[in-house]
Amino acid sequence: MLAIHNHPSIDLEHKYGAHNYHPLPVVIESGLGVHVWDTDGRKYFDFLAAYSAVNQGHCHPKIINALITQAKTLTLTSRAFYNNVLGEYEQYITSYFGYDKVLPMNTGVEGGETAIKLCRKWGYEVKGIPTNKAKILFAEGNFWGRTLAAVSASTDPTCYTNFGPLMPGFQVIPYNDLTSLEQALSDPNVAGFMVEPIQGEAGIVIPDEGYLKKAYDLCKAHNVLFIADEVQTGLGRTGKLLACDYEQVKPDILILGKALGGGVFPVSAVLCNDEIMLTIKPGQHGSTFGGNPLACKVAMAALKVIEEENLSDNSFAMGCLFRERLNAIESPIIETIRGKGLFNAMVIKPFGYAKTAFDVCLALKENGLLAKQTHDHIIRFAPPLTINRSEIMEAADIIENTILSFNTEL
Ligand code: IF1
Repeated sequence: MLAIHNHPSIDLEHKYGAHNYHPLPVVIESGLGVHVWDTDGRKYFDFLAAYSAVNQGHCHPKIINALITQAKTLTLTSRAFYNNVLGEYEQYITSYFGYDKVLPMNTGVEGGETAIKLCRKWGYEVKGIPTNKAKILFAEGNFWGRTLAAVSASTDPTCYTNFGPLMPGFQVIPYNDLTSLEQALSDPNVAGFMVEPIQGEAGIVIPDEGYLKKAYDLCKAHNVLFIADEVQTGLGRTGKLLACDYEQVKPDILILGKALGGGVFPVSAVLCNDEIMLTIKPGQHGSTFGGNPLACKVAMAALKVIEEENLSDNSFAMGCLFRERLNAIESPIIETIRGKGLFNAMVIKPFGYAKTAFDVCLALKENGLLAKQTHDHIIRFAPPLTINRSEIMEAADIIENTILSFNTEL
């Protein structure tokens, strides 16, 4: 494919990099708070926040300082030896979320893999499921990463086509459907149900009020682990510290990632209590970088910022304001606005000459706001949770003016 580019960075990526993404044509050079700047010095609102990995804002000084200080002292020991930081971090994060223990990993998908291994181990060694018969339930539309296990649970052909053979023992049920869940739970070999409290990649899909709590209760009634993938919804994104907090659900296994690293370092974590965590014995799971001192210091700083700056409450308040503004836009392009906290989506109708959400994102970019579509017709709006009132109003103005600039005459 002849790629016509107008920027050396884009040309280099096209020539020397895998073509596993189709980015918006913008080349970012710096970032601070809710803004990023391109190589021409143009300023944008970042309304993707690296898919919720930059909840604390770009280059947060306290997180950067934690990174620099530790980077000058000790970065990596591996788990072959102890160090003076991991234990402090483990105590901090388990107390922060209220679990006995944490298993530290790096990426969100490693968190998902770890949760599934813990669940299967618990299934065999505690619940008594016959060896290799354990089943894990997932919801249609789930997305938890790109490993072969993750794509084995996927219902999106883009994610799994020609990556087979896929992982056995995974069963997919409809999201937000308690009847299907109860039916699936009747199988005594089910060990766990792994679910996003709000589905991100599917397009910010919010289940009915009460779904999470009833799903959790059904799992408990069938001695099945409720595993919450809060990699994207966690850490203040939806207006609570965890999306599960809206229904006072305490997952048996909690998976965190993305903003746990404050947008500066890959950090993920799996939290659960001893009955589950201690099924994994020395040498049965691990990772070269998992729990490294640099990640631990960054993660503690990232969590402290969320608490000290009340980012969950700010996410809730700014999210209400943002949806109020978007719902007031009068345009035939907009099908619906949905979201919780600063985890929002605009669903657009195909309009004019086959314009798509990508076209709207291109126009938003020209007007100073970066956002990314998921699927063809959904635009995700998810800025850093540090955004203030005047910034959210200015961003809403940009979105409103952009939407109203489209000629919707068919
Ligand atoms: C890509 C999507 C978002 C996640 C949830 C686990 C992971 C993710 C709920 C894995 C990762 C990222 C992956 C990135 C784009 C982005 C994404 F569009 F792909 F689906 F956010 F919605 N659980 N999501 O959303 O975490 O291993 O990436 O650290 O792969 O393109 P990871």
